Amino acid sequence: MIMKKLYSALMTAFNEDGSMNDAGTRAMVRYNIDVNHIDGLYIGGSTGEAFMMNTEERKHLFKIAFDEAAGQCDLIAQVGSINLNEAKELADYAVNTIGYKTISAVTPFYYPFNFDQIKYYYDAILEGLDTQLLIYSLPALTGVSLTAEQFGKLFENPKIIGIKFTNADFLLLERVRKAFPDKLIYFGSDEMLLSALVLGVDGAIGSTFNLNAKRVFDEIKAFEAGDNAKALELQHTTNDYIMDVIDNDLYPTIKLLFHEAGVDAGQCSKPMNAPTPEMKAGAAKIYAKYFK
Ligand code: NGF
Repeated sequence: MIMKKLYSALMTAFNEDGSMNDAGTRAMVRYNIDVNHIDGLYIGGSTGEAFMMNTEERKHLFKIAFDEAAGQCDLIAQVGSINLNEAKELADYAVNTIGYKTISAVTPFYYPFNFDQIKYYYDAILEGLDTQLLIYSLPALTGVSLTAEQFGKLFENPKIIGIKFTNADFLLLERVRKAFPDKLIYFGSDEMLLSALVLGVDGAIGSTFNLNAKRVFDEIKAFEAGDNAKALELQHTTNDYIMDVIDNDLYPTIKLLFHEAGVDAGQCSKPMNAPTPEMKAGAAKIYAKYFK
């Protein structure tokens, strides 16, 4: 039994007309539980295309994922939004209506909020809620970089239990790890997981685990057994896989790979690309190369 936890960032299946494809989303939840034996799912994050969904769609996603998972793995609902009222409404819905035990929220983005405003946002989301929250830190897409001291100020709210750390700043990761040994850190750059394991993260949350979880569990096992050569070899193969997926268009290709695995995962919402014959052929090749 390995100590680190692996969470897939759940994808949301859409139909060609942009409506939600519940059967597809449920099938991806099932695949993660039944085939990947995943520790948990991160729902409504970047990979879930949540920032292109309206409030009702985001609530619906929380509902069907919770229903399908039926207590068989951990679940984290990502409620963050540029609209604080929406974030609060989603948090209240996830916790009080559905029953999620853990939520997460991306740092508020687009406008250059100062740190006091960011702290206000997190405290406001959590006010009155009996829950725990992971900060979702993703500077490359949000433009928001928090320092170790600022993470510490956010942790003054005892409901904030850790960070989903999607960032290649390994000095910051090391500083945060050392300063807050009791907080959870889930790493979010799948390509750099091995380096993050060395720095003591508690696990990982990522898009590419949806298909590649077995290889990553093996890598973590090798790392925990002290077999760094094997762990590195597995990370090399994982990164060959990730580079191929990114070259073929990340999110649409993960859905096509699900299709190759016998799961009808629908497609992405616009303006993300609909699958072309070339992308489908590319995904078939990737599947044959890494998963057969
Ligand atoms: O997709 C992104 C954008 N990052 C994910 C992950 O950190 C996001 C990562 O798995 C996530 O989990 C979520 O919010 O849904 C990458 O897709 C992967 O490392 C390939 O680059 O940064």
